[in-house]
Amino acid sequence: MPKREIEGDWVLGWADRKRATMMPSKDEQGRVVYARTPILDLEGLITPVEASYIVAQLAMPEPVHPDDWRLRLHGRVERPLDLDLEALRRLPGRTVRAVIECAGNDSEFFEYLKDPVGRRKPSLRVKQNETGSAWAQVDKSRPLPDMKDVFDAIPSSNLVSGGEWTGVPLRVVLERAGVKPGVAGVRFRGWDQGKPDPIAQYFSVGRTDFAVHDPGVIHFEKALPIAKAMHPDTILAWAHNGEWLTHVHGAPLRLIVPGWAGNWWVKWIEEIEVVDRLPELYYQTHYFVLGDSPDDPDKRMLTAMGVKTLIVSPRDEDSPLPRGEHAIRGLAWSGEGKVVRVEVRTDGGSTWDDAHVEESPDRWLWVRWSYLWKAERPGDYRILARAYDETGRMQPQTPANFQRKHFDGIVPEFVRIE
Ligand SMILES: Nc1nc2c(c(=O)[nH]1)N[C@H]1C(S)=C(S)[C@@H](COP(=O)(O)O)O[C@H]1N2
Ligand SMILES: [Mo]
Repeated sequence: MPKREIEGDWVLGWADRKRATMMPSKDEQGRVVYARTPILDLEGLITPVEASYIVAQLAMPEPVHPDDWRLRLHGRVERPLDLDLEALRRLPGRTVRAVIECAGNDSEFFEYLKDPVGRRKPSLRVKQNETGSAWAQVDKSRPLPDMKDVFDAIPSSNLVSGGEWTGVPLRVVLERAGVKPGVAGVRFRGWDQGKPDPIAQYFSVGRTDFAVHDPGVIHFEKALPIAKAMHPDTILAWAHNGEWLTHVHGAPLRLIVPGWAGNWWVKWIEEIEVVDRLPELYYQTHYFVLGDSPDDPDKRMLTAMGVKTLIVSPRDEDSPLPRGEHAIRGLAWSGEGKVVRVEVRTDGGSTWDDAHVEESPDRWLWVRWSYLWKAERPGDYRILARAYDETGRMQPQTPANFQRKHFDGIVPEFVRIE
């Protein structure tokens, strides 16, 4: 493997390695609205807060001081609640380590896999001078920017991070309120507001020749089905990686929905309502849906993620490599629990070998895996990896879908051995 540079500050007398940093995109007011995790520069399982990806669908809201914040819980409950952060922190808590992945992460790879040899591969290398990487930066005063610029400008990879989230199970709070029988779910409202940008839909679908539903100015809202809401690992979190949650990630309180895509993890929560039936919500009924086309009358909400692995090393751009032993390394995760097995194929034939999967107590976090590859003969190799989860699901699980969500395909790495 190529030697990574050692540079930067001297820490305790030792040359510190390069820190993993992001180049966040900002809106006209200078607020950070988008950032991608430098996944190839990280070791271990927990992504530092400063390197955790950021997505805001509507306008980035003003921060609210925790002292000025309250949570209102109402709807189909015996006792509506009005809680401050201290009241939440007095309840029996829970810490969950979990991967958060944007539903649109790696969407361009759907097209790439149709012709991996002929097409340009989307890169997972986050560049230091990355600009223009979000539609938030596109001039909104124009009715519709040149979509070619948009399609070219927005990489949708690297929208995945691993984190440790501390809070209280949603279930504990719901039980205090006393949920009435027969409810369908729980609606969450963030205090961020705005008009959903149709460009997000156009970009997701990859074309502009269809009508996008216009709900007007709305809050970011989701309605979580009751079974997932009652899962003990679904928590209301105020801390991230051992520190208070930061504003861009939803402070003072956000929802953690392990296994389900990022859009379920509602940030900046101000209101929770227990509902009899799941309401029509833009980000549940019109966007983040599964279907064949924009006109599919049968669009369904997307829930658990598939099963996925990422080869972090070697990547295409590491070629050529010398003959000899190389560790093929990667990360694997699943929306339905623990990854129990990863297989690697290097021979171009049909043999899949077991990789070493690191033991982990955390079923919702990704696992590290590695495979010792004895590359004795010069030539061009195609390296594949696939994962299995504890429910027996094998990668890939998610078929091509018109909004290009939940990509979990097997992406080959092409490596030349000299
Ligand atoms: N209130 C609110 N919550 C939100 C969003 C939002 O725009 N508003 N974006 C969602 C989406 S699409 C994703 S992928 C995650 C991103 O969380 P992060 O910015 O902490 O990585 O937050 C989700 N929660
Ligand atoms: Mo997302």
